[in-house]
Amino acid sequence: MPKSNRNKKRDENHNCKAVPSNRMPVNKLSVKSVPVSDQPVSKQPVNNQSASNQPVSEHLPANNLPVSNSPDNNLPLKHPLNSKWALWYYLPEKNKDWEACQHQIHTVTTVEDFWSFFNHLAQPSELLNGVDFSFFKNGIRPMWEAPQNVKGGRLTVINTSKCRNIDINEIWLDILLFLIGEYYEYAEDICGVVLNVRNYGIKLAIWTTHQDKERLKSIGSSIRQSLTSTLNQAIPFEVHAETQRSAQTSGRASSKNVFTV
Ligand code: MGP
Repeated sequence: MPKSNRNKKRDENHNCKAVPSNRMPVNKLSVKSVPVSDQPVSKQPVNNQSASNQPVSEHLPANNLPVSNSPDNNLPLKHPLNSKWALWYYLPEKNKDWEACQHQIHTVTTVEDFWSFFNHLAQPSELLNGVDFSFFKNGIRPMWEAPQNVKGGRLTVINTSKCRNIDINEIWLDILLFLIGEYYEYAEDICGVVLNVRNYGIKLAIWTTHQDKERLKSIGSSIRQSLTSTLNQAIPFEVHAETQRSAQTSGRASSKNVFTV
C-alpha cells in the first residue's frame, strides 16, 4: 500500500482517527535489526487542534484517557492502548534453532507510539523470503509452547498463494489496527498475529488462546468486518498442538483444518 494510503487509513474510520498525529514524536527505532522501510516517512497531516482538545476515539476503551508523559505537562498527550503489544522478528540463521531466531524488537503502549513505529516498519511486500513478523500482546511469546498458546490455534486470514489480487500490506495494517483497538467481542482470546513470508506466498494468521468454536466464529466475523477489502474465502482454524505434531513428524507445520469461520 502506498504511504499516502497508509496515512489515509490511519485518519479514517479506525480507532485511531482522533490521534493528533502532527504532534507525535516520530521515534527513531533504536534496534538496528528492525527491518525498516527505505521509503521516506510520509509527512504527517496537519492538524491545528491542540492535542488536549482532541476527543478520545469512541472505539478506545473508556479508561484509555489521554495521558501526558511529561511532569510539566508540556509534552503532547498520548492515548494508551488497552494492552501493550510487542513486535517480534524471525530471521532464519544457520546453526541456530527456531526459537533463537525470534527477536522481540519493539513494544508499543500508545496509539501515537504505534503510528511512529508503523511508519518506520517495512511492509510485508518488502520483506525477505523466510522472515516472520509476529505482533503479540506483551508477555506472550509467539510460539506454540507459550502457556497462552498451548491450548490454542490459528485462524489463517490470508494465504496469498491461495488468494491472488489481495493487498497484503493493507490487510496487515487492518489487522494490526483491529488488534490494538480491541473493540470487538472476545478480544481477550487473541494472543497476536503472525505473518510468514515464504517463497510460495505470504500467510497471515491470528493466534488464539483456545479452540472454542462459537467464540472463534464471532472473532472471525469481527476480522472480516475490520478489513477494508471484502474477504470472500473461509478462514480456516488449526489447532497448534496438531500443527506442532505435524512439524515434528512430517516436517510440515500445518494441520488438518478443524473448521472454518
Ligand atoms: P512455520 O514457519 O510455521 O511454517 O514452521 P512454514 O515455514 O510456513 O512451513 P510449512 O511447514 O507450513 O510449509 C516452520 C518450522 O519452524 C516448523 O516445522 C518448526 O520447526 C519451526 N516452528 C514454527 N513455529 C511456529 C514454531 C513454534 O511455535 N515453536 C517451535 N519450537 N518451532 C516452531
